[in-house]
Amino acid sequence: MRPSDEALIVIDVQNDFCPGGALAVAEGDLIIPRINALMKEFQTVVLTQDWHPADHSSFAANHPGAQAFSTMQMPYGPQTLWPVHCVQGTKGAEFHADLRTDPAHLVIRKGFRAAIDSYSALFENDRVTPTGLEGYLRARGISKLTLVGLATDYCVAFSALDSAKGFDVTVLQGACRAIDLDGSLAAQQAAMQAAGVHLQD
Ligand code: VGL
Ligand code: ZN
Repeated sequence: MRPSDEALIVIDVQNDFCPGGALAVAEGDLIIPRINALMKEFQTVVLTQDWHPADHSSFAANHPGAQAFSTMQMPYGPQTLWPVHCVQGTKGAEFHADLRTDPAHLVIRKGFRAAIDSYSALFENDRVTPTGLEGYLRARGISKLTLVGLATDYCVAFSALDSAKGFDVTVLQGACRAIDLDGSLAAQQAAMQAAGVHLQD
């Protein structure tokens, strides 16, 4: 068992990010058995859930003429436009049926405000609006995080980069899969390394 100052953070293992989903990440479902096994090692397990309203501003369909996977300037900075995914209350937003959810102590939803996306589990995409997860972890005396889930180069990387400012962070890349848009995986791996995130298999 890991010591009580460690937490496992499982990012967005939801149907829409798995094969057959609206924003499917290749092999997204293959990581689930390892994540289920990892949960047994940690005294604190947190799941994140991408949880968008249908009118979310990150959906290309909500910007007439805009293409999915293009970039749009938002008041808080550049934002990739995505296919409609993880809409609140839909099957696509549910956790994958094989993911064990009973061991989770906290499920934190993010991206539920139409005007702003939230890749990171700690801050929305303006990088200043907190989700509250940092306070939860601090209040429980947690200082070391292990991150797994989907997608390596978006929600996992943003979560790792934010949390590396105040936590000791390890990303288990073998328990993650990437979207890899225009070299985003290599770019985010470099950014995580520069931020002091431990990248392990
Ligand atoms: C994610 C794109 C849009 C992720 C979420 O979980 O990595 N990526 N929403
Ligand atoms: Zn999303």
